Amino acid sequence: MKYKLKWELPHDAVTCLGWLLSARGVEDIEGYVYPSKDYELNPRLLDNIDRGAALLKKHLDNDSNILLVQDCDTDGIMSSAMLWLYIKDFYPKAKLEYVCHEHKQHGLEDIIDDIEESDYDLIILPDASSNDYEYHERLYNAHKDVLVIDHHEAERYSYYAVVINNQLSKEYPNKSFSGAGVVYKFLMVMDELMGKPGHSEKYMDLCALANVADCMSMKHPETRYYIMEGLKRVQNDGFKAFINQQSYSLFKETKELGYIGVAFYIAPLLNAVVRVGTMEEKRLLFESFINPNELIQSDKRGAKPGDMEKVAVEMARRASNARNRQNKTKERATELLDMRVQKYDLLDNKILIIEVDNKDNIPQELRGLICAQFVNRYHRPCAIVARNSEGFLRGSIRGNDSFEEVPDFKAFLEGSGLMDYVQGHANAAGMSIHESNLEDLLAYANTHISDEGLSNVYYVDYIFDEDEDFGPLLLNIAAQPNLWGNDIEEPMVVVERIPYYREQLFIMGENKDSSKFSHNGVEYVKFKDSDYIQEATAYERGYITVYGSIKQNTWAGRTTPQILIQDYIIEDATYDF
Ligand SMILES: [Mn+2]
Repeated sequence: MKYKLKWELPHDAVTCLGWLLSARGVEDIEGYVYPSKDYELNPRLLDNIDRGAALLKKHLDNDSNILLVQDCDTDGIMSSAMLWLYIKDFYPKAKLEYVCHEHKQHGLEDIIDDIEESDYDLIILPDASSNDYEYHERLYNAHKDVLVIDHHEAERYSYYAVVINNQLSKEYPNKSFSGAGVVYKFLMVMDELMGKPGHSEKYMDLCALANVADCMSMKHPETRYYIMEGLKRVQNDGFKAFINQQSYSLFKETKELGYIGVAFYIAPLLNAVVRVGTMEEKRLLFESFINPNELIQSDKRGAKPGDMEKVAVEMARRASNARNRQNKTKERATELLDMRVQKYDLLDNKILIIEVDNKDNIPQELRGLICAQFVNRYHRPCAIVARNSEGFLRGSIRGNDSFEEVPDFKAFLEGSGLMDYVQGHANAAGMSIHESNLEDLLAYANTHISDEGLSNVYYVDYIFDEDEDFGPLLLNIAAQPNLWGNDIEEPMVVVERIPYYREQLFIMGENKDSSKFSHNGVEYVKFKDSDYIQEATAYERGYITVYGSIKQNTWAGRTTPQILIQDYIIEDATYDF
């Protein structure tokens, strides 16, 4: 186990949270810790927002035919649901329809021909389409208005659509804001046109869900405010049905619905439907949020024809099944590819490149997830690629920023000069390479990464001496579990060479595979790891260096700081004490 300090922070219990947050790039600490309405930005900082709102209002007043194109991920579903519900609040008879994509596609590409010939007067594209320049022009020529409400980066504004986009809006400082977030701002302006200030707040719950599911950073206090506040006031019955479906996992340790709960237990269900759901299930997923209480035939085991269930309840259950289905497909695919890794000795290389073809029947949507599994299993960067007719190998890459010599797999590949392209994030991206360059790339990796270079280095916030009094600091961190989320990582610590006796180790749990010991008022806990217990009890006395996260335990009115051990080194000290 190797570890390094990420930064030098003072070991001070009073100021530690401020230091930890500012080290993570939070500029407005006050606004982060105490999210409030004061951090809501003026929606008019978004370009074109008045034009967009006026355009929608005009079409609603004219009783136009309006089409909502629902983007195929959770953010897209929430963005469309918010607009749909809002419009129906004021215009229950609006001629509003929606369309979902067949596959994981975005924008207009797959549906442009149908829409061009349709009789819709207004096409609304939430969470997509900012850069569909030529399709916008085609629709303009077909006398249709196009309204884009989006958060994806684009080169410029379209000439043939009204585009509201926080990335393109120079005056709008919140760039880590999902499509549903921009829709929320749009609805705030609609409130004024409808003469109903504050009406849009009804939809803050869906805005929160979307921002969590879309992995938006909470660095900007506006995003954080909508997430924290929106999850406090869930009103949508579809959202409630998903919370109910997952209530056991959600409320095992806490009474409140928070960021982590949504990220771990709700978003994955929605994402599973998006990835492996049938077309019908995708449609019903959207219905769950816009018509949650509509009754449909239940397909629960043992249900008879005529047994009806509310669509949201039915769909929350099916989403949980979709998640299981997705996990099974993932397991089968991992097994299949693992055989390929062994057969072709792919582990002889420092980076793992696995080729798949159509016969393997591995859904495109799961390849990134499977790739991430291989990174963990074989402890090296991985790519899963398919060969196209022009001889390019294209697919997903995944890495791990704790690999000492390859903390950024994307940059590593780009540095080889052999790639056709690599697009995305440092350790989660898409790539393309011509087959004629593959051997050279492997050779490049094998020479540029040493045998040691793939060993894990844990980058931590604090390294403590065992005899330092860091308990109060741990307690202050543990008291604020809701400060951490995507991009604002949970603090991690190392405590060096804690002396212990074998007898100190307290074994717990049904299977006697969890354990804890105390030292200087801090509890060191390890769950479900019998290897650890075996190693830790191998010597009568030992030193243990632990790497872990911070929790607290309240028992009989006393709160004790805990370190949840994630990795460790044990040394024999039998003859040392
Ligand atoms: Mn999005």
